[in-house]
Amino acid sequence: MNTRQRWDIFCTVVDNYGDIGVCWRLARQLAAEHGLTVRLWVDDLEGFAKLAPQLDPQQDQQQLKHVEIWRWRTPFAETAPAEVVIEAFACHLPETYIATMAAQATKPVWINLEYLSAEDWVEDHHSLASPHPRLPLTKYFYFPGFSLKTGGLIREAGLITARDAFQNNPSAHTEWWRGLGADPAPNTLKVSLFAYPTAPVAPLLQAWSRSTTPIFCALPETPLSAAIAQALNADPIRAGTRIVRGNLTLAGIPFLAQEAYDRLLWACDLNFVRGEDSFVRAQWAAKPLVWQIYPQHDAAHEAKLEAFITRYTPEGRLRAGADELTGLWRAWNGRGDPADAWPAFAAALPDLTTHARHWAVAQSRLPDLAANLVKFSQNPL
Ligand code: TRH
Repeated sequence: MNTRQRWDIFCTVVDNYGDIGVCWRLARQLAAEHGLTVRLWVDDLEGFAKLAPQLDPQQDQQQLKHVEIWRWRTPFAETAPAEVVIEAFACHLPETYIATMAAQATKPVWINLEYLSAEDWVEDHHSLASPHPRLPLTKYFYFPGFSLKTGGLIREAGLITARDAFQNNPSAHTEWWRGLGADPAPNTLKVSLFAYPTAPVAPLLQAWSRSTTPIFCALPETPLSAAIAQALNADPIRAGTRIVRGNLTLAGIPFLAQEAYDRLLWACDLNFVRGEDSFVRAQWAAKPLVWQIYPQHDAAHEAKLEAFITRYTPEGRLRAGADELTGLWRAWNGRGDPADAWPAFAAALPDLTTHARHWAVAQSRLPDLAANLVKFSQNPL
């Protein structure tokens, strides 16, 4: 009998959407493309439902997109462990579950999925084993990344084809914007804006209002909306709100379901993204991006930011635009003034657009994270 291999993915929502954003994509892909039986254990279904509106946060257990979604309760109810167990972002598996793993005749493959970083040390630490101090179990540290020596990035099988079909179809664009209740005028620079509320929005918005090219900014509803309303001295911004300041039109749109958010990134000429998952999806959109990195207390994020800039703008491959990108990215992350950096960045957009496509093509030639994980789980040593 050919039984489907079982995988358990454990995820805590923390304070943002990135952890569940990554786990939800991975779970769907493992089930859809690798024929696995996937249980996704999540501690906060309300937060999860923002990205997946079909989810019913009241249910302790449900099936969505071929994934079994379970509420992760404390204390954790006893359950037979899966053959492969993903502990996402060191979220700490329940002790009782670990004990059951240790009691299995064939021990599950236990993988800690780490955060994404372009830093060089990641390649040396990727897939390292850590034996449990007391139990006959080994945990492996698995790093996503941008090179063959890492676990790669999440990339679904049909992603690039679907993106190209959308981006090459002007009427799909028009329809998409209409569906959102937005109608960017032709020849405007279409920008999506997703950032932490700490982002230096006021100077950027000023620069946009003075822009020679008209700018249409789509703003999904998040806590950033309040910071923007304050910076523009405007009423609260909601889906449907429209604000015009000089050459800037700002359109409030709803917080979108994850697949719809991908489309927003495909439809825009430039995407401001943050954290991990939107950052990767903006790369797959093959459009220029501005990244606000998730801030860490020990300022570890600064090295991470620089490491990605270095990897993304290698000398020789991005002849024009590297300095302009670096200037705005640093300013957007607290080192400099985005208003000063914007005009040069805007002028470099044609070069950055070409580069974004080259980057996406190069990355899409690497094996994807789900495929790498499946391969690794078959032979971790
Ligand atoms: O929400 P984030 O800031 O997540 C962060 C980071 O992942 C960080 O590394 C982690 O430590 C911290 O959470 C706890 O940003 P990120 O990673 O881009 O995740 C946002 C998710 O929300 C992503 O899956 C895209 C999704 N999204 C939508 O589905 N609809 C939307 O309208 C928007 C704006 C986002």
